[in-house]
Amino acid sequence: MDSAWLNNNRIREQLKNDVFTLLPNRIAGNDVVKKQLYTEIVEWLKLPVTFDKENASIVLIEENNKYDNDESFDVQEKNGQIIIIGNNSKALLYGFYSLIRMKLTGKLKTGIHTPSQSLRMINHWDQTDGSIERGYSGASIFFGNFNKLDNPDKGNFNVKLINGDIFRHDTKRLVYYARMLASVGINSISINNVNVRGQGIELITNKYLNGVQEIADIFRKFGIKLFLSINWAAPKLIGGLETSNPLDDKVKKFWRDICKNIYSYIPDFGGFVVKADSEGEPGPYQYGCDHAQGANMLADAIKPFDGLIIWRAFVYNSHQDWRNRKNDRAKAAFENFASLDGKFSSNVILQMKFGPIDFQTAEPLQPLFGKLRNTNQMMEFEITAEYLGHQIDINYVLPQWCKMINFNTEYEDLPDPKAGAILRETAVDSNNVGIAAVGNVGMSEHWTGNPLAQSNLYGYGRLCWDNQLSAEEILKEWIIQMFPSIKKESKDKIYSIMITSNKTYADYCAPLGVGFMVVPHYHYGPSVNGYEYDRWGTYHFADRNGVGVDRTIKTGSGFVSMYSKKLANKFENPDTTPMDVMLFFHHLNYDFILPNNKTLIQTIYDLHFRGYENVKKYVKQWNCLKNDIEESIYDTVQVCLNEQLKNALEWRDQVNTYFYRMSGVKDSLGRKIYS
Ligand code: GCW
Repeated sequence: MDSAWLNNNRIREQLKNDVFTLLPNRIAGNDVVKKQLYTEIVEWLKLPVTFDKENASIVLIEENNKYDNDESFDVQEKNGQIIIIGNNSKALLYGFYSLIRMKLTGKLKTGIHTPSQSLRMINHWDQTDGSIERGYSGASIFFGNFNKLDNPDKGNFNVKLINGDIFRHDTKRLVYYARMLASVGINSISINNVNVRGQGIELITNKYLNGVQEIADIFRKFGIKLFLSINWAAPKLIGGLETSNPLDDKVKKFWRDICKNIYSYIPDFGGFVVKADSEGEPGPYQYGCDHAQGANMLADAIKPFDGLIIWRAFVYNSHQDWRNRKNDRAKAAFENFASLDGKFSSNVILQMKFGPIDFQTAEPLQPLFGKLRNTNQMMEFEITAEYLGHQIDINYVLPQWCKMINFNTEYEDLPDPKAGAILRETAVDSNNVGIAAVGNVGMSEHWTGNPLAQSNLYGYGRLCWDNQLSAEEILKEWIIQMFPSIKKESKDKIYSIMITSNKTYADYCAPLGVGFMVVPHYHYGPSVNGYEYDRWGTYHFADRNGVGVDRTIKTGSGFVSMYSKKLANKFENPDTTPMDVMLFFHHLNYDFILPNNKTLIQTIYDLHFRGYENVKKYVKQWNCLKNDIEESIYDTVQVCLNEQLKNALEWRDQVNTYFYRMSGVKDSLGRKIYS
């Protein structure tokens, strides 16, 4: 076990001739980040530090207030020395890890490096019994103090915690993890699931704050702030109150007291993440209050301590009626939040999933981005791959995320109408915006179920820091750092598998952005009609003539009208709708000619045959790497790939057969479709 792409032996080998110096030399008493920076050099990398600047090859200089952004670092090369300057030790820590990356990739990028987004966050959906909601990489690294024989890391949670202690206390692993996160610029984490139940509700109380503090103390050293998810009904559930009404004075006092107490343990506590009125969770609607009233009450309680309220916009009616086609889940966030623009306190952030529904393989951008003009916002991704292959199937997701961050909202009055820039442009306080994602690590041997899924964590951090990076660049960086000593052909093979993997996965899943068609609740593998008559608003409406969700203004749910005029015009018409979200916006007949000049039905068949063929190629390519890659990584990926092949086959055949039976149209290339 090490810090994944940051293997200290590999790095030491690269930097073995380097000597560091840190200026000024002294460490102010409470500067734990600077202490950690020393530790990283001297203990982790075992490299020399000198007090004599002339003898150093790498000079890290703290110069307070030199740069506008406290996290920026400036890389210069002078007389054979590399000099990194930043306002404080956190900036230097970022500079230090970047230098490692630059050394390993052989590309020194001089100049000032400034993050594109202020908040770069991981949300853990870890639970106090040690399990992880939508976790595919073993048990939680934070929670679950188990007997060694119980082996919850393999998914058995029917075990008793030792002495009722909910914390795992695996400090070594947490240090490894914090290092990985800091190395790609992550500066915030929330450690518990947004569905806050059982003991999770009490994490904010004396009962568990010592344990939370222990974790916060580790992450602080790496410049990472800790947040907790809370249960909106905590005043009732654990506070002995009869209500959780945000307008009630006792409720307000409850939250003020809670905040005061948390800050006595964790003086730089980040704040709360809140899922309210969503999928059965309690919220302010119960009391006739809107979400601004709810969020602002918490914001007032935490304001004296400079804390934040991260309020999720994933609010929808999860009791929908499939009979009513006007009732469109995609419209939910907009309907709940568009009218609240300008009403949230400056320390509230609205966290919105990148798309209007739910982390599907292809979705358009959530239309609130660009519509809101006076609200702090964060965009949310899901690294854990709930709908993207459960870390079994290879799925390097960066192409999708880059697309979302660069999604052009086509608002003509915005200086830069791309989603990533909008976060900054439309904020009330531009320090309080950014990107969050559901994390993907656990106790499994390689941190993630499929070792290649580490690339998504790495890439997520890199993209949050620099929104202009491409998925291709990021992947190349990751491969060099993960597999520095393998042959060039092997690196190229891994690259060619991974860079196409996101598209391949989308090819064999639900077609052209229609979404779902997954095994209900579990969300791996196909079940074409699994969610068709369910209550979750997840329908494809296939019949003998066609398939897709009509979200147009003219004949559909009207969701399209929620975008800027220009974008709405584009999505209103199938001829100008991008192929990957075609069936997200339109219900089309099987003989409809798509922009690729093929019929819809033929396109569905082609995509599914292609998806499976690609996975077959991946299996072959991976086999060639046998003697070049560390055995346990090679073997784990191979096991995953065999599973993926079965999965892709099942998707291919179920989807193709379903549409063949519906339409009666044969494949024009005569390939086998089961009847
Ligand atoms: O996609 C859904 C997941 C839930 C999750 C929810 C959310 C934590 O299936 O498991 O709950 O999203 O984002 O809140």
